Amino acid sequence: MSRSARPLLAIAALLCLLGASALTSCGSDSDRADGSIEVTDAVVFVPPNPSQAAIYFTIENSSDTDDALLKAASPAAGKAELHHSMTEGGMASMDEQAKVDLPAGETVTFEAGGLHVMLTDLEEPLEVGGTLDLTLSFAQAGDHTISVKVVDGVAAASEGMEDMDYEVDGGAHEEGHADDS
Ligand SMILES: [Cu+2]
Repeated sequence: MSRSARPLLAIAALLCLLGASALTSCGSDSDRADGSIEVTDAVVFVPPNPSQAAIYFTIENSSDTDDALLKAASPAAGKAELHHSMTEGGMASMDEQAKVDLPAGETVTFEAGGLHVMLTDLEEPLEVGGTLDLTLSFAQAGDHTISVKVVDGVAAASEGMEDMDYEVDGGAHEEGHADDS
């Protein structure tokens, strides 16, 4: 154990404490146990395909040790995978990543068109305004469970979805028995 608190970390911790009463984004619980990894701005967009969704966030490794994100898991989904999207010649594809490197002192952003956590086999449809828990496992920092906000991103991009209220009646009228004899 060398110096326990480097000045920058101490300042960050102080700012976090000062802001903690007004803001809830400081990860003031066990997230700070080792003071090295912070995950912020976690969102999941309500997906067009209700059984899978992509989660985006920002990971800051403020330690002086390289770390790596090894896996993700959520009680909201059967599976959570680390993916990287890419577009080549107009073709979009996704590769599963065995891990995502988090170099010391760097910030890695998971965003649309790039890295994301892909949830599949969602237990139930996501609702805008809700949250889901996501546990991220790091090689050095261990497990961090974060709260992911469910936001509406797709509906804004694709208009003309209003006529999807087919669960009102389903068109399955059963009252027309054809036995009026
Ligand atoms: Cu994906």
